[in-house]
Amino acid sequence: MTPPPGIEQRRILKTAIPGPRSAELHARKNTAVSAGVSTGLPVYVERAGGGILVDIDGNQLIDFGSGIAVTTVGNSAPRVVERVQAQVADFTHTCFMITPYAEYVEVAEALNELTPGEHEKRSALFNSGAEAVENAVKIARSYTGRSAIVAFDHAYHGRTNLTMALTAKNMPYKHRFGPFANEIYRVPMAYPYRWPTGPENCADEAFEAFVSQLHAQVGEENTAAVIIEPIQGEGGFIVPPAGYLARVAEWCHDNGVLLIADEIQTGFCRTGDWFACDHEGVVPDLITTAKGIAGGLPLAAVTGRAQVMDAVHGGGLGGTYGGNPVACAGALGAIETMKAEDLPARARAIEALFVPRLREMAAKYPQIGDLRGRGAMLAIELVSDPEAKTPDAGLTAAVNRACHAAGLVTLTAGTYGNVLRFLPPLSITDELLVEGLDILEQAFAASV
Ligand code: PLZ
Repeated sequence: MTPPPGIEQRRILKTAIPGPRSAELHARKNTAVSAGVSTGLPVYVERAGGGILVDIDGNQLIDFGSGIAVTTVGNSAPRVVERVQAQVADFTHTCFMITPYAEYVEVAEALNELTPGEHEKRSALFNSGAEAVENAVKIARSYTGRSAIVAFDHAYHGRTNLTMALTAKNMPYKHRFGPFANEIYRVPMAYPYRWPTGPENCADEAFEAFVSQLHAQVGEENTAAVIIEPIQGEGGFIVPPAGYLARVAEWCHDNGVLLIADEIQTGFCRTGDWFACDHEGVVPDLITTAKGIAGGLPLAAVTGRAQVMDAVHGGGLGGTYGGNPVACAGALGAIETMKAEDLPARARAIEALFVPRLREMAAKYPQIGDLRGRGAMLAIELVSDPEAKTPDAGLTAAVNRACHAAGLVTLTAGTYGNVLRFLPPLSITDELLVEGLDILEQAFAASV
């Protein structure tokens, strides 16, 4: 796709990373901002667009992170900028629950059309992914009259109290923040690389464990919903075996349990389809979206079957800012961009460019235990011993640091902190992708 005007699509290093002005600002940050809010790469950004972040020292970094899968259409995508600027000038807020506006309705209509399934749908808009997940749980409980929610090992659903309970990983998300919301139950995730009896048994045995544990420990008739990320994000880009999601969906359907697909990280063209469920032909009852939805503006949604979404009493869902008009304008601009530029195809092209290079690296470095993901959501899992699959968080951090020093923004993930993940904006040029992969390769050579 065409990068926005104004930012040269080129990596430029003028200073060490971080540079002196970033270092100065970071010292101020440490005296002004809670220590609980940390930064992965303390380079302070001034402008961004296409595949480039420009920092306050004049360095231009290649972006393989998209602000954690948010700037899918790029930072400052022209259609987003135009619509947001016009909306800010018209009005910034009325509160949709008081005096509504068309943009909210238009975003809901777009979500109902684009999300998986041809059935009649409704949407409700919120501010963050965690808030969308909270509301999906409220809706599922209200519709079913049941309370238990089943989540998976390695899941990430947010940092609010209920979503912390749904999130699997203790550090840094849950540590010392309990007690957590109750009626949350956890079952094993179909994680092929780490399935105890081997990846070939993963689909059947994981499904069997899901069914039997849910039956024995929760009870089908007590279960309002099963919530799953079709490809787990923070947990390490874990892709369940083909067909696994469809079996879970079928089981949910047969047992009157709602299936909530958390597509907050996978949604909006990221994985090479509009939604990751599309790839598997799975139609969830409820779907949560955020991140990529609005080109960087804070917006989130729950979309689902009309009879489920409409079961909630009037006034039961809402919030002061939910579906803010400026954020909705951003979403309409982002969705327009995704359609006009066929961004699912762009994500598949990025996969085609990335995967052979990562495969070559995996053949050279036995520390790359697994290579996985889909579209522009790809990752490598690093281990110190390929036989024992011992997670190597140290090497992961070292490679990540070396990429940062060379002006490539990479992110880590994974329950064991040993996954390097790649989430480039779909507006990045092929040249920057290739250069980023060269840097990654050099970072590996320097770190192993
Ligand atoms: N569900 C699948 O990926 C957010 C979190 C980063 P919010 N993931 C990035 C961090 O350390 O806080 C996420 C997600 C999935 C829910 C969420 C939560 O979305 O917008 O961060 O609340």
